[in-house]
Amino acid sequence: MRVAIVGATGAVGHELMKVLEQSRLNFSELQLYASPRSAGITLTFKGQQLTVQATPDGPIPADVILASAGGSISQALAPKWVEGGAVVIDNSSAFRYDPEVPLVVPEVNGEAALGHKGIIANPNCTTAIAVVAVAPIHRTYGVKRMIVSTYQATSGAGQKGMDELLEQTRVQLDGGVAGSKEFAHPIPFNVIPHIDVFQDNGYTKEEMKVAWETRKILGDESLQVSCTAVRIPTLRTHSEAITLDLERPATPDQIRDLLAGAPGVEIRDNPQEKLYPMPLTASGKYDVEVGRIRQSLVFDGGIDLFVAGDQLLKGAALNAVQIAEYLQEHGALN
Ligand code: A2P
Ligand code: 11C
Repeated sequence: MRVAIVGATGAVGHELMKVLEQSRLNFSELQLYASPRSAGITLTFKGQQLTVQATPDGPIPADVILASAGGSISQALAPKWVEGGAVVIDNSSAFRYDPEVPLVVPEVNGEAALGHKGIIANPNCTTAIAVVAVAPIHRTYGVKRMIVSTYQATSGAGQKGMDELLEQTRVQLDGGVAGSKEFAHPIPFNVIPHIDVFQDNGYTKEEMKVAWETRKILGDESLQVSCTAVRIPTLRTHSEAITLDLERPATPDQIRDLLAGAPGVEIRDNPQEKLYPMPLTASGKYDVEVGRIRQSLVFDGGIDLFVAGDQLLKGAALNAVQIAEYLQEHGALN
């Protein structure tokens, strides 16, 4: 089984290599691709130096392609990779809303991956992190309405986003005026309620992705979702405050018990001990931290909670590798 990463030199590509090093995925070969700028550089995988190749404008000789080089590359090349016989697990938003393309978080709807026609979409990071906690609640108590406010790390804008946070923070600490290329405004010491482009309805595309993708992954088009997506000056974990209006009332203890047994969740919920989800503790972790579980003061029997999940891991690289593992374990890969 041959695996290829397209976008290997990027922030998600880097994490894909680390996750693959520890993965139970059984494969014999790893190929690395990026832009022509990176052709010839070497990256270390399991102690071996692998050479990055320029992404060809045609098929790639691999069985599974983990694509993380942006939407336009995936849009243009994924169909050619599929024609060449590969299964494509795509981290971009290019195919997520195509009814023919499954949108998969393995803990939630892994079986959807088995119906793929060549491309499987990896969700938006904010959505992936939220549904790990919300799906078990939806299955047991029925979520009618979901209100999300996000605190998103600069890693969502790739390596350049994280570099900009560090560089511009130094500029500002040195008495200069921080600038911005990757974000709508300077990010140091700021919060920016603007991720991706504004839509006609006043929401950003990032906010609408949370609504569209949560419904598709949970398989429930009646679910009402509203999101406010905000960029904050952290490096790599997205945090989210989530309010749930439920069909059947739940207590915080019931939700805690339910989520304690849910795959991909780590309960971190002891306010007296100052224990709650935070980027400081969630970064580098596979599980999504869930805490601050409490009764909603607005919706009868509803629940408020707070989650923090590593954007580069469950929000991207880890979820993609877990999809490949799921396919292999279900006999759906060569
Ligand atoms: P490169 O490093 O050669 O530019 P990030 O999301 O962290 O910015 O990473 C983006 C990834 O996508 C990088 O690996 C980058 O490679 C890759 N990439 C960017 N443009 C192209 C392209 N035209 N063809 C293939 N890969 C690309
Ligand atoms: C961010 N969530 O934090 C975005 C990045 O749909 O895959 C991922 C965008 C996407 O900026």
